This record gives sequence, C-alpha cells and structure tokens, in this order.
Amino acid sequence: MKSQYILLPPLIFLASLVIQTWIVYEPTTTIRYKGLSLKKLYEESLNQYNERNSEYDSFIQRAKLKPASNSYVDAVFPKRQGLNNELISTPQRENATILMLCRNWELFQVLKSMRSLEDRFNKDYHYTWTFLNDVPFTDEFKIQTTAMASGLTEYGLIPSDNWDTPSFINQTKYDECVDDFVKREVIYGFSKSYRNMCHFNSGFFYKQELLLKYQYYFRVEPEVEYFCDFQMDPFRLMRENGKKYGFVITLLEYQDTIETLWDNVENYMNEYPDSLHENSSIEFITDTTPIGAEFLKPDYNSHYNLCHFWSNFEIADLDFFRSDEYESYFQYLSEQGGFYYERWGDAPVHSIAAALLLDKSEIHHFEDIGYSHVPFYTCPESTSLKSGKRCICPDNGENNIDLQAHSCLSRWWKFGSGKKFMRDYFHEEDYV
Ligand SMILES: Nc1nc2c(ncn2[C@@H]2O[C@H](COP(=O)(O)OP(=O)(O)O)[C@@H](O)[C@H]2O)c(=O)[nH]1
Ligand SMILES: [Mg+2]
Repeated sequence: MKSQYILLPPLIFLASLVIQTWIVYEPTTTIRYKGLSLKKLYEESLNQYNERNSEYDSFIQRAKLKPASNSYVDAVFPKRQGLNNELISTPQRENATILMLCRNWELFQVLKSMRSLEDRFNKDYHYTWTFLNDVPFTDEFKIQTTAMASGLTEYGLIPSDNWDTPSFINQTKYDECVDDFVKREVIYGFSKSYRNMCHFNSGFFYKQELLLKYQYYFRVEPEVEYFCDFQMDPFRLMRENGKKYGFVITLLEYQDTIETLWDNVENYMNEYPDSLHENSSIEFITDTTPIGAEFLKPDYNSHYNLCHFWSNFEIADLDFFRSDEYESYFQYLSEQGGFYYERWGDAPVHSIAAALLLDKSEIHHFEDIGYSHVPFYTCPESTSLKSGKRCICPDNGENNIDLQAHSCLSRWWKFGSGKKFMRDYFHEEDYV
C-alpha cells in the first residue's frame, strides 16, 4: 500500500465528522429556496413582519416609481419644450390642494377619479391631494392613493364634533322627520350620515387642520371623470382673475330636500342686510321667467328658483368660506336644524351664499373642462375645442346636461357673469 492511501481512512472519517456537525448545527444551510438559505429567508420574513407596522412608510420609500402612468416618472417639474421647440420653464404653482372627502370602501372609485384628474391636469402640476374622512383611513387606502398621486398625499381625520349631529338637534323630532322623508322617497332622505356629510361640507371642511395652509381647493368626489386636457392651471386662473368660486354644472335642486331653506335665508338676510353684495347674482337664483325653448318652471313655495351649482365639482377660494359673512350665514342656517329635520344639501347652501355674498364677476364657469358625476355630464360643444383639448365626450352632446331643461346654465349666462370665450385665458406654457 502506498503511503498516501494510509492517510485516506482517517481523512474520510474527519470529513464525515465535519459534514455531520454541519448538518446538526447548521441544518438550514442545506435547504435553499430561490438561492436563499432558510435562515436568510427567516430573517427576511422577520424584517417584513416588522415592517408591516410601518408598511405605509416603507411603501412610500419604495414607491419612487408611480405605477399609474409612465409620465409620472418624469422628474418633478422638468424643463419642457414650448410650441417653437424652445425650452420653457414649467408652470408655476399656486397655494392650493385637491380635496376629497370619502370613505375607505370607496377606494376603487377614488382611484378612478384620481387617475382621470392626474392624466388630464395634475400630472403636470403635482398638487397635493388632501383626503378627509370621519374615520381613520386604512393603510391600504393610503398606499393605493399615494401610488396614484403625482404629488404628495395627506390624510385627515375629521374631529367628531365637526362631523356628528349637533346636540341641539331634537332626536325624537329628527327620527320622525327621517321616517317621513323615507315614506315620501326623498333622495337620500333615509340617510343620517348623508346629512352629517352635507352639514360638514357646508360649515366645516375649510376649518380642517390640513386645509389651513391653503388658499384654494379643488373638490373631487369618487367616480367622477374629466373629459378634456386642462391646458391651464385653474387655481392660477382663479387668482389672476380674482375668482372666488368656480363651477362646471348648474341645475335645479330637488325641492323636497330644502322646503324651508329659502325662508331661512330670507330671515338671515333680514338680520344681516349688509351681507348682500351690491353686485350679487341674486337674480340668477330668484328669476323664474322662461329662458329658451325648454324650461322647467320650478314649483317651489318661495322666491328661490332652485338653481344651484353642483358642488361635487368645486374650485374655490377658501377665504370666501372663512369670511365673517359666510360663517354667520352658515351658523344661522345650522341653528335652524334644516340640515337634519329636512335634508339641506351643501350644494344649495354653498350656491346661495356665492350668489348673495359674492360679486357676480367672482364666480367662474369652467366651461372647457368636461366632467361627469353620475347621473349628469357636461362637455364642450365646439369641435375645435374638443380636438384641441383632446376631449372624449360620452356622446355627441345629446345628453349634455347644459342642453337639458333642468340646467340653469342659460340663466347663469343671462344673470351671472355672462358667457366667456375659451381662449380668453391663455398661458403658453400650459399648451404643450
Ligand atoms: N368620510 C365620509 N365621506 C362621505 C360620507 N358620506 C358621503 N361622503 C362623501 O361625500 C361626498 C358626497 O357623497 P356621495 O355619496 O357621492 O353623494 P352624492 O354625490 O350626492 O350622490 C363623496 O365624496 C363621498 O365620498 C360619510 O359618511 N363619510
Ligand atoms: Mg358623489
């Protein structure tokens, strides 16, 4: 036997000892999954478990790329090419936020609205989205909406005394009123939370902490759609033209929901006669003479003609709502109890305030945005405008609310600030 073979048995013995020790003390290293040892996998999952508590934060860290659209991966405010290929500075930004009050379960519809507004407007501006809720938003809600936003997102919890039914409301009377509204099948008449929402939107949204730093807001609701490229910053338009309230659709309110609203407004005006603006658009909400071929004459028991701005879309100056005039108007109405005993909506409450307290020239009709919220839509009629702004309208205009009998748009043209023409407002950097 050669000498080297003499060493073989002790070497094999030693090697088997090493392997046994390895298996006994490091069993995990022998089993691998996707190239990771079990020990590593265990450590990874422990990390993931620990991260779960701050999943929201860690997601934000990782979500540098926005999955919503390729355009969102552009650096914030890149230099862009102008109409003649020159480099132009990006649009300036205003002190403004996009605001949505909503519920966690509306996430899918919220994302649809966000996607639409990002693509048509905000992807070029990156305004912050502010979300408000009467209960805390879930991490899932925050993660998904943050991923969809091209700018920052902020989430506010509404204090209960800004949301709940005030203590001065008589519960027995309230229950009887709700029962009566249910019997009469008044729209949302059954819902107490809807009443809280309308009361909140009338007198509390602008007092929320997250909104205090802003001057303008753009109200968005779940499941709305914008049909045209904005090609302008509506906040800038508001500031440069001294506008305080902007709308897209104006129509008649359901009279059953506001039976005594106007009487109370008149009482308020009698108590505070100075608050009526000398150049108000009071005729817009009180005139009842027919306009156009089709006109629905509202059968209402007061001087109010039921015309209001549809408040699910609003672009407005928060200082209007923060004014003493608006605050005393809201307080007066709130104390009458009609938000609960009837079902006063924030739309007529905002609209009547805007029509009475503002100069009519401070109210702006955004006629070129194109917008839908079930069951109505509006879209520009002009073909050149539609192609210039790449509008995709739902049909050829047959169902456009502006052409229906229950629209108040022609009344606004007649008694409000008149009809404006689309290219009156123009900044070249917006048209790229
Ligand atoms: N957080 C919260 N938001 C609500 C509640 N009720 C309605 N909203 C929001 O208030 C807005 C108006 O409500 P919506 O159901 O769309 O009423 P509609 O537009 O009048 O049919 C939407 O943005 C809703 O998400 C509620 O109880 N809690
Ligand atoms: Mg809605």
